[in-house]
Amino acid sequence: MPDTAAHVASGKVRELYALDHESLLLVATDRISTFDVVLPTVIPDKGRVLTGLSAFWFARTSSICPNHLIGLRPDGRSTECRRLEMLPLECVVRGYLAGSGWKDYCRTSAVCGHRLPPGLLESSSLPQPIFTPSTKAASGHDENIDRAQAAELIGEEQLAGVERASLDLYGFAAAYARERGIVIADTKFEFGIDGEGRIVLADEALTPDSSRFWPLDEYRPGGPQPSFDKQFARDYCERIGWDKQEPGPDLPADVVEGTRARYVEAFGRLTGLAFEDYIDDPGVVLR
Ligand code: Q0Z
Repeated sequence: MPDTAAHVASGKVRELYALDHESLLLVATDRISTFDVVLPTVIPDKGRVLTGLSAFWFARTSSICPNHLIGLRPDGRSTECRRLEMLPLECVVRGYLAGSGWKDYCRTSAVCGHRLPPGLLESSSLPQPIFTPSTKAASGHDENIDRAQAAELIGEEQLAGVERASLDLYGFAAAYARERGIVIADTKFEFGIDGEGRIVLADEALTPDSSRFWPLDEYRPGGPQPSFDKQFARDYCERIGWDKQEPGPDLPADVVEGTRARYVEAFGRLTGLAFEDYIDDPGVVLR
């Protein structure tokens, strides 16, 4: 924990601190959530993996869209970032039909106003990636909205900007990850506006917590796909018959170790770096 910074906000698995008027510290903890519940057991290094991955993508996508990254702390889990005026919109891009997208398609043949061809299966790839914005509903759950509703929230011009940036970022990252054996089925970006009125990518980006990562070698459309990172934990929770209400179960050591190994595996595949080298010097992901 930083010693001088004021606490600003808590997420399920992250903490946000103020450094000064212009900057914030985003700290990724080792907490894990599954079925929307934070489990009592931590996954060692999970926060470092997610921080390193996010910074890796920021460094590689800054020509597509500027981002909030200032630098990484030596702990590898803390990101110093520019303080922005955040847009009240979750910018989701879907390349595959999963989760609420699959549910909406089954009911309406459309997702957030995008009409889709008939005959798609659960987890099918889409003819092209679609931008499906959502908002934080009062329930705490995200609520899919169409383009008109999104425009009411942030205006047509800003909407066109974040849509273009989201599709371009996803297109780059999904192609990159697929070559390394990871399907990024969908992802959620958060953008803010800087002092000059520019759209800036913020928060975490293209991590397994903000995206669905699937192992490419097990990809079989026609049903749900295993999660690259959380499948061991989910399987354990199902096996013991947990009712998915608070509190979640403790995870046994082998499930913790298997889950940690999957996070480290994703880090290695995507960055091409040994995770130990990141621990030694987080700056390696930025070069
Ligand atoms: C991100 C969140 C977390 C709780 C605010 N660069 C930025 N400028 C202004 N605000 C934010 C950012 Cl990243 C910002 N969140 C999400 C993160 C804990 C909530 F770690 N909220």
